[in-house]
Amino acid sequence: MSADLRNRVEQYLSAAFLDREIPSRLSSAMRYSLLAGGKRLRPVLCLSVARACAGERAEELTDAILSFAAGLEMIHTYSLIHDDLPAMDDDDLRRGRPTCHKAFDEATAILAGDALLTDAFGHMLRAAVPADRLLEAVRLTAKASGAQGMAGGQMLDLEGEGKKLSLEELRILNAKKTGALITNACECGALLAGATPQQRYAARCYGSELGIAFQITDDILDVVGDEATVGKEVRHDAESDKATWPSLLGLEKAREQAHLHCNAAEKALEGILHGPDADFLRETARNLVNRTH
Ligand code: GRG
Repeated sequence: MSADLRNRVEQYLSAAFLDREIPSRLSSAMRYSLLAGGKRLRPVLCLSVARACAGERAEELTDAILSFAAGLEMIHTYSLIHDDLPAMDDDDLRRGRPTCHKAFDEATAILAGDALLTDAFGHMLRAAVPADRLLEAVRLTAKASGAQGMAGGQMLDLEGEGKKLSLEELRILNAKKTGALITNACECGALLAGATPQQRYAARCYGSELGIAFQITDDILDVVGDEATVGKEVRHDAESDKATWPSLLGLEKAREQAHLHCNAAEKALEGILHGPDADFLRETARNLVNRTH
């Protein structure tokens, strides 16, 4: 199912930002980064959770909230463009090709990120679900992306460079920078589907455990991965003197932690979400520790 969901997200994104009213350099930069072949993890998680909660209404609901899920990918892509800027992580490679500011220029990359973030909310608001659910999902997404969430996490990340962070500080930083949007994708899937409070809570726990495991594996890939497979520069964390899971715990213990959090993610769904979409969510947690990009 996930391949099909990923294709549907891909199709939606391919049709976005072609409007003639958008200055062509801006739409080129937005589409350059958006259509560079990301895993589409956040929208696929959102759709899968929604489908798992929706039962017989799964197909109908997928169509109804595709624009919302695609909006999450736009926010994610904005964060990658801005994260790669010289003033932030200063990266030359992303998703296997030159970063947005390298392919265009810094000012264009900043604007492409700004426009993706802003337009994301317009796309999310197109979802055809009851207004109270949609407004709550948009509010949660703004919080997960903003000062209390991803942008706040990025601030902690920048401040942490060259400092010795404790494991608890690293956990908080990661929960905001990486975890907030992943957790939000899962919770919003449940919310938009009109799930029970138990299902929504399970989706949130699954997302937050998966988010930590995702960051740990990202840190591990920075140490053991190769640039061609990972699609971005590696050994970057050590160069920028960043606290990471392998730097604090060593590779083996970091791997153990990733396993523990993946198991906890699977467990969060136990007895609450059923069917093929829930199976896919469990598989995603199980396979995460072996990811190569
Ligand atoms: C600039 C506000 C702002 C935030 C930046 C996303 C982010 C915060 C930084 C990216 C740095 C990084 C490597 C984070 C680790 C986890 C992560 C978000 C990896 C990239 O996400 P994937 O693997 O990428 O889902 P694809 O390309 O598959 O979409």
